Amino acid sequence: MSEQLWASDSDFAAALAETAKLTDAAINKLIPVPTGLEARVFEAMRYAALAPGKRLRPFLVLAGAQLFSVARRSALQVACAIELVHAYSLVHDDLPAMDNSDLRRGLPTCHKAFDEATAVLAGDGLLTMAFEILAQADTHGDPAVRCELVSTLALAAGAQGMVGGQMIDLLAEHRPDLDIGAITRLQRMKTGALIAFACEAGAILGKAPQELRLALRGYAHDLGLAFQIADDLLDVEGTAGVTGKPVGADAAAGKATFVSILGVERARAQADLLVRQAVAHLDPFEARAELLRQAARFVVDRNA
Ligand code: GRG
Repeated sequence: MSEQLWASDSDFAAALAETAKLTDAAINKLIPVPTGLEARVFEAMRYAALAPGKRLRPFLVLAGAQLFSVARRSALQVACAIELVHAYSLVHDDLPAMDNSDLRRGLPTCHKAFDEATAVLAGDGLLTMAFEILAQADTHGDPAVRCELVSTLALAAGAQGMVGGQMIDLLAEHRPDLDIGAITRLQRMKTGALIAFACEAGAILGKAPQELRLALRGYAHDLGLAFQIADDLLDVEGTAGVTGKPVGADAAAGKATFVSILGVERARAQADLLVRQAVAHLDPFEARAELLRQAARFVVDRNA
């Protein structure tokens, strides 16, 4: 970034904590509560977006942007946009029509804290606001870059990406026969596409050469799958007190997951292999990508 946010030998945990502070302060400003009756939907949006999550996707945006000396303000705009899309997906995923979950990030889910209709609207408001933020002049001086951010995030979040993956995931509850190829495709769409956008956004903002963009795409691909395997392992081995969400849901629903197909040991070995592959994609960035290397390790070692 024009002012470097982190030195290349920085500690990942500290950088993630700083990302959370920066992102939350920016989201706090981006979602003000108006005085009219519509205030309720803004309150629900703030409740969902500012609940204590890890802010991993914003971190990936900021760390990726730093590789291309992108201005901090631009990177932070994109970091907020992706976190709002992520927050929307969690609000809608928790609804009774989908996962029917009462607990998220250690708090009552949005529809429990408010009501179902408000939670649907809060998700809609968060998703729409993400694109409003990307279109703002603050995001990048070049309108072509802003357009590319909008269309790339739309593809990642829409029916060819996260929404399509969620559709397959809902159907997968009744398809315990799905094989590893089908589960991999589902997860690449459901969680991988948004993580890939987070990893590539810095390259878009920095108008990076294609080969460096492809290196980040390779990193993102392996990171996204490793992230999902870790999530499946947490569903089997974690506790709600630590993860902040109910566990055991996949097995209870009879869902095919990486862990149900591979078993715990092979799933963990696969996640470790994916992390090594992800890290290898970062070679062209040499020491400058050290934080992204640490992030890959964190993704499989996390307990929440
Ligand atoms: C409703 C369109 C729509 C999509 C929902 C992402 C998603 C699709 C559902 C979330 C369900 C889930 C638990 C997926 C596993 C991977 C995942 C996205 C975990 C949550 O992300 P973290 O761990 O959460 O980054 P925090 O709370 O730390 O931000």
